[in-house]
Amino acid sequence: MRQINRMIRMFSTHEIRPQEELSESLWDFTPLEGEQAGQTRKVLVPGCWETLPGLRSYRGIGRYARRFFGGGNLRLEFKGVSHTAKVFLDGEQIAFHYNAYTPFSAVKPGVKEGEHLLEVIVDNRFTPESALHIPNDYMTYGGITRPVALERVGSAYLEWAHYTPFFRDGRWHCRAEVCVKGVEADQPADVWVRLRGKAFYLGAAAPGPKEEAFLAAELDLADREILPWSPETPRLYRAEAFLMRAQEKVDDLIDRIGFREIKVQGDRILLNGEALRIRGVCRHEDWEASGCALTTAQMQQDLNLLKDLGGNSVRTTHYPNDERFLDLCDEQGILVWEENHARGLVEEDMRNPHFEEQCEQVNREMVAAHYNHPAIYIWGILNECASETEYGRECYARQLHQLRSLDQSRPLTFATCRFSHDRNGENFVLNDICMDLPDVASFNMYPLWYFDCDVSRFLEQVHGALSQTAAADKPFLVSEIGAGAEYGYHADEEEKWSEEYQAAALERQLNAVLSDGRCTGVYIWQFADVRVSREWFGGRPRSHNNKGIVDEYRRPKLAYRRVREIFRRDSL
Ligand code: ADA
Repeated sequence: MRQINRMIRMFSTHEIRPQEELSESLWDFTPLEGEQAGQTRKVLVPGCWETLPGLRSYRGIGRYARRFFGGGNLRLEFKGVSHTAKVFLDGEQIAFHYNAYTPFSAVKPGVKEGEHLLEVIVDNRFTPESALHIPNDYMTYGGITRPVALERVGSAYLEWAHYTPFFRDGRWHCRAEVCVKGVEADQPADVWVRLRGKAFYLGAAAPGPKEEAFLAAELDLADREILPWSPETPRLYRAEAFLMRAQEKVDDLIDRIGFREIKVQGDRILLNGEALRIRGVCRHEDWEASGCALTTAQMQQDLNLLKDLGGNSVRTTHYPNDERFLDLCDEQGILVWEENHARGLVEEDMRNPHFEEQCEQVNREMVAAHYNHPAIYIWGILNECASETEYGRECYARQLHQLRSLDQSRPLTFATCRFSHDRNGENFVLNDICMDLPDVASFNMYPLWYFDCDVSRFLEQVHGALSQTAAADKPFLVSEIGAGAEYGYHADEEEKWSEEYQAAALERQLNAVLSDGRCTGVYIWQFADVRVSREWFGGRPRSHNNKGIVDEYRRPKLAYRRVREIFRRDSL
């Protein structure tokens, strides 16, 4: 097995464990339904089948297959399959996974050396079993949409290693927690972590087959040279966990960490003691030419545009993102609000018998995979779901509790739109009954788009209502604000859908929000135009959500320039 993994992350995660990328290569793809059922062709993985001729609107099942050479205890890691995957090795099913936006793996011990057939049956249909992928204001694409890796592991391997830096007594410390997974019964393996040139022994682990062993330690780095991570100086350090047997390294897991602490103090979010000021965009993983399977070049192009705008943050609406994107954010000091996968679910949707278990899984997989990214400063859940109902409240409380138990180092939030008001924005009533639950109060609002109202007056009413709740003194974020425009449609500033109207609306919206002293910052809805699922709502022109400040090809609209002036001024 070759040691090639440069397309999976932005750095190598193993030097000891043999790893080979199975993506960035051609696979056989066969739609199993519709007009092209049974027709096999070569496709590049990762990719979305909607980009293939004749399949732009294919919602169904597809089979992906390729052969590879290898043997031993094989571990396959899929960074994302949209949205349901059944994985078969030489005809035997070895994994099932639901949800496009989190990674999963499968281990098959004792595979004989030689050529093997890997098949993935992918399903992107909206069925009753799918509580989170439903017809929506974004597209659920089909395919193996993120990288795939093949690894060879021993009798036990490192499943994850989490690092929590903290500042105490004038210097940086770090807590490490490691999960070792068993494959075959064996003698214990010694678990080590190396950081800043020092090796720390965490203990011995001997998990049985399919069992997990957890080891943790506070690492006394005794190191005053460490530079903290910040948006201005995004310094990353290599952290390496490894297993030893008979004085020999038998497995490793390499990651990068940043020394920074996030705390909520009064109505501010502090990064290493400094109050954050968010100038952000909400971004879907979506480009016209590639669907949700973005290349690193496309990811970086988006970040280049964000930096050009004077922005400093991305909200990963409405799901966990590709790890390469998070790596790029770590390296460039872009703050990330990462959220679990859910958008606009009403109580009935949340009562789907699969909802809780599917959310629980996304939360768990999201934190397990993304815990170490210093760029992620906050976790979000359940965008615009039923936080106005008692049942919804139970779900919010349960999920926030789950996230708190998985990660105590970041604040939590959710973006609400559960309020009502008159057409002119007056008589604002907050219907949300969950404001006591998050650490940060976040509001999605559309004055000057879905209704006409002075933005400052609207904010005043929001604050008035919030002051009556347990969130009165919490940090406040505008998690969405914006207006629609069709690229290239020019008209009077008064005319909705024109680039002129969008630019003028965003100018007024951003000026009002950024001059509101109570506000920690703003996320524009949205960065780029995106496809919406055809089954969702016919009221989106071109079947796209057109509130992007660039279009789906990244061509800037007039609003781009206006936002750039405002964000740049604000960043001075
Ligand atoms: C919501 C939602 C977004 C998008 C937006 C809009 O607030 O969170 O996903 O649908 O509205 O364009 O109306």
